[in-house]
Amino acid sequence: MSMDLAKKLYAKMPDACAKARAKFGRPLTLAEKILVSHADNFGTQTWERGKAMLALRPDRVAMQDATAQMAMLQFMQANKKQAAVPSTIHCDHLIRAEMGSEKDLLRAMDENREVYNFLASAAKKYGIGFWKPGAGIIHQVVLENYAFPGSLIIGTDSHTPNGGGLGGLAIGVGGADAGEVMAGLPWEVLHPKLIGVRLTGKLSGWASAKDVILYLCGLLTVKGGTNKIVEYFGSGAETISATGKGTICNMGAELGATTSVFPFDQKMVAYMNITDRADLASLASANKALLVADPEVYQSPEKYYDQIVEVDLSKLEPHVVGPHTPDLARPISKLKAEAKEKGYPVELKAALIGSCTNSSYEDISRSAHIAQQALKAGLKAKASFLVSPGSERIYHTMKRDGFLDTFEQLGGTVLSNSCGPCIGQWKRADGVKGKADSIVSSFNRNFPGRNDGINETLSFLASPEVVTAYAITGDLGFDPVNQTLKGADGKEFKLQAPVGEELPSKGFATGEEGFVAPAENGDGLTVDIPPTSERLQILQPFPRWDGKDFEKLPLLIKTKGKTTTDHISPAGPWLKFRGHLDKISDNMFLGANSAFASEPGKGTNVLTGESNLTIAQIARAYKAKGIGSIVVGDENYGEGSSREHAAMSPRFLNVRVVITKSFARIHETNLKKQGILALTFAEPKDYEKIEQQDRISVTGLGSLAPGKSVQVIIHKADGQALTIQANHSMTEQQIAWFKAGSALNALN
Ligand code: MIC
Ligand code: SF4
Repeated sequence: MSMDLAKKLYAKMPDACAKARAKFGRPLTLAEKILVSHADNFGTQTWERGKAMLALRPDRVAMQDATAQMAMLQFMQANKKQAAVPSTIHCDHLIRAEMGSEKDLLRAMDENREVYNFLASAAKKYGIGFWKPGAGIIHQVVLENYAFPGSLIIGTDSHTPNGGGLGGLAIGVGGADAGEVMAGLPWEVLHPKLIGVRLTGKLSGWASAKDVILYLCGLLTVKGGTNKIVEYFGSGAETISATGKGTICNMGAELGATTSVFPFDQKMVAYMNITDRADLASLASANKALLVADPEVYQSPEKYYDQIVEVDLSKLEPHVVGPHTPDLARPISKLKAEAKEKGYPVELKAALIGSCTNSSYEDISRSAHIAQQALKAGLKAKASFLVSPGSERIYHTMKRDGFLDTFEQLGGTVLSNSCGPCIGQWKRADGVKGKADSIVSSFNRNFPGRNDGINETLSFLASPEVVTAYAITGDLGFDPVNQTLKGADGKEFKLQAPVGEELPSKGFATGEEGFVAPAENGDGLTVDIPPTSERLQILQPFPRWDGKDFEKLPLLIKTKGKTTTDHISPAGPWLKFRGHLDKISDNMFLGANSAFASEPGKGTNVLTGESNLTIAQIARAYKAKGIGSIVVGDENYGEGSSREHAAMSPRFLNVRVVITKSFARIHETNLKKQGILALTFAEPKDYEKIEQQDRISVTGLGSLAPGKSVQVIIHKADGQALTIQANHSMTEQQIAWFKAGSALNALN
């Protein structure tokens, strides 16, 4: 498995790094070492941060069930016998959380049978490892089994960077990227710029690894990491457990970062040892110099990173972020006053811990320590308290070491090893639509409607130990660090700061592993897609570009403010249609705020004047008439996840152009892959010029060229026409995708 990959990689790294040092004329950062060692062809590529497109050869591909469906459907169109690189599928997103682990899992197996059968049969045929439902959440399973120092892993999920906790570059991509890499093509990415984060000091008291990233989200914002790799270093880095590093890298996705990475150290050795990879740990130790930056970089980091951030872990306070965005951060001690000032409801209805980002042994043991103190004082959780373990390993170890009992005694419910409430697969027993209430979780996303499908819910994020303290008091105004609470006997007491163990002293317990290996030879095997399926639909290629400019396209929607992929293609109940493009497209833009409608997801058919329609209804009406349309977006459009449905549905419903103030990385690539013209306003304020009744033309498409802007003509209702400029970031190859109708068409 990883051992062979690591051996090969470490054998070629010295030479690759030497060539790069010679070419760049300077020492290398860790991220650079990994990038150059995975170059498709180092010598012929341009290496310019923020400008050049790199062609890389990832070591492996990981896919989760919600995105794997499209990734596999697209891969199948390439007609290959086998995946060209080691790949795995993980069934974690489609399990609904409601009744607790066992029942939820049984129901999921039943409800999602078709999808699981499809994925399992495709995995078996094409040489891909299959992790059954209940085995764990993709990123946790990848960290436990596949990530290794120096590796380059791509995953069809934006939180793939979790693998940076073990010193590799693990990067979230759309399904088309995964499909292509599995088909044997190199993977392309914009050469990221580098943010160096120097960590000094040591975490203590209530502060945890989660607080490092919550603090950075506040500092750098959701756009701060776009097309950048965050590389951590410094004495403080060595004090953080490998899983804590995973948490930090995982949630670096909320900065929009391409990925995040930590240099190899003893914490990684300890983690690999306890997860049955002692051989890998010693191999990495023997190659340590390759798996950290060159010494000169650590001596004068400002010379080698594009930006430097300093964090003194000793001074870091626990943080809480939210509501509605992960970059609205403050130390917990400031939250009470802010809640009062802004009118956030302080009664907490639910507190949720776990998920792919925060269910390590360390997280769980520290949270259990808080729960035990409450139990000792005769208290139970006031808020509904839910626990999502990240994997079978974690679950069984929690059970063996009594943590499950502790949480259950507190009144908590342990859910299956899956995403559940983190992705809106959560049936809230108490949810009252239309009434704003507050919830808190240790997850990483908190966009409106994200967890419970209720847009009004105010969702806050904090470390699992802080969330457990909140579960006990049910009060967002409570500051566990500085305040006391009342025990059952009426006496005041203070929660002691959490104490836990980084790794289980007895080792990890194992459950049913849940892994199914592929067939040695899949030639005679078939892929299971029932022709009448409501869940799966074979993809039809999108039409090629007809060679003409886009003339007077109606405006489908102009989104206002934050437009995440959750706004464009909501998850929750829609997840079940991830394999059926036609059906899922009815959710298109349901969560998006339009500049011209008072209700999210609604708009006007500008051809008939009919209003209050869903955006999908409008697009379908235009499509039926053979008319394309245009979408206009605000800043960081497509922030958040890797889900390519946010690009495929618009493409399917005939959106030809998306023009925004700026894009999030994965989404911009997804749009290009699907053959949509992704443009940005040369003058961001031109966004203001677009009105509902405008018809918009994009001209000069025949001479599209890298770096050359295009002309956009806004035809006003009164007959006036305004000409503005828009930029694109397409390479020659990406222009070919546009012309072919999609990247996949260009392949065939
Ligand atoms: C998410 O956290 O938003 C998801 C659900 O894991 C997505 C992928 C998806 O939409 O399937 C992601 O982060 O990429
Ligand atoms: Fe699953 Fe949530 Fe992690 Fe995404 S962020 S992989 S939905 S647990």
